[in-house]
Amino acid sequence: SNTVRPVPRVGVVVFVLKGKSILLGRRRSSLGDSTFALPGGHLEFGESFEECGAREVKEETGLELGKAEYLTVTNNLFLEEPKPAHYVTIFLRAVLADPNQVPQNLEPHKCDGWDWYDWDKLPQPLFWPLDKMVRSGFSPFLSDSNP
Ligand code: 8DG
Ligand code: MG
Ligand code: MG
Repeated sequence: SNTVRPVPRVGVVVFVLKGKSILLGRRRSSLGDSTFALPGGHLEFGESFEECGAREVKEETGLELGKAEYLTVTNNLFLEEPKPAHYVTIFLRAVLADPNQVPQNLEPHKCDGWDWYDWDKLPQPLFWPLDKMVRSGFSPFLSDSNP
């Protein structure tokens, strides 16, 4: 029912790195519609962050990742949305298991398609949790995985 109190959820998203580029897709969703976002999704019961990231990337793009590494976490409130949302978003990074793989758009109702974008020439608009990180100077290339 619409009287159920909303709860925070955990999102796991992945910077898939290829040379100086990252993988982005334009969202088709009530949350961040038509903005460019990382592949990823909701943490399922019992999953590690790395398992979730690998599973979501595989489901959404068909890509097989090498070992994923934790980068950082952000707290994201979407209170302006028709349906308010609160995500704790875990950011991982990984490279492709086989660098010759090509991303497929396996969930076309949720994404316009995946492509590689040079880190220095990111498309606009970025999904705002990602935009906020980029503007703060965060880089998935420089980041230390093990603090
Ligand atoms: P699922 O049913 O496959 O589990 O979920 P999904 O449909 O793939 O979920 P999603 O919206 O792609 O990701 C879950 C949430 O993670 C999203 O609603 C908000 C949060 N999130 C961020 N930044 C990003 C991002 O760059 N990409 C994605 N995909 N989600 C992000 O805070
Ligand atoms: Mg998904
Ligand atoms: Mg997703």
